[in-house]
Amino acid sequence: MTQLTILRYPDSRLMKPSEPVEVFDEALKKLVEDMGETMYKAPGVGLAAPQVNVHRRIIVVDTSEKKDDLKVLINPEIVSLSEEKKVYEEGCLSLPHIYENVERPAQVKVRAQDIHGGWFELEGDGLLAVCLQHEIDHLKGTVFVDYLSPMKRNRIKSKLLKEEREIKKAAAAQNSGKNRKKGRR
Ligand code: GNR
Ligand code: NI
Repeated sequence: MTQLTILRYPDSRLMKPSEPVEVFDEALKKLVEDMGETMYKAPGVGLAAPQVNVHRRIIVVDTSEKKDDLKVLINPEIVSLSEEKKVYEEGCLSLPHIYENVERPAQVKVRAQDIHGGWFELEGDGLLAVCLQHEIDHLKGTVFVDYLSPMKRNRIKSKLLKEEREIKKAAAAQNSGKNRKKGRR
């Protein structure tokens, strides 16, 4: 069991498209388990492999109330989208504390492979439909703020970059404190 590090927007690795999974082996199983653990711990209702710097078409989602229904989708493809649209306030583990309204098709049908390589179909509405589209977007290198106006997106980008500088500064200060205590300076 390993907690994976989630990349933060605007890291360019989030914008890189993912490649199909071709080998269904033990390493894939381990990665999917770690992704599930990372998603539940965050906590989030979905996670795409590129968010943990693995550029393969793999997503995990669990929109259940009890958090006991992990869905693993390998090489997912959208089969159909409804005409009907819905607005949902989206968030993303790669954009902490940012929430914005996004309009998407209300229902979605997806085709994907399971951990053994077998194909299945999944239909969803509500949060599941939002989540499936949001995760499949990550595989293309798209994040939900790409649907916002350039002005809104730039404001969000600046805010996250500023936060990141502060996180790094705090970490550096803590490290120098530790080093001082250990008499390493
Ligand atoms: O945890 C998440 N919540 C969420 C809420 C509304 C719309 C989409 C999402 S997905 C997000 C987890 C995440 O970033 N997945 O890529
Ligand atoms: Ni996301």
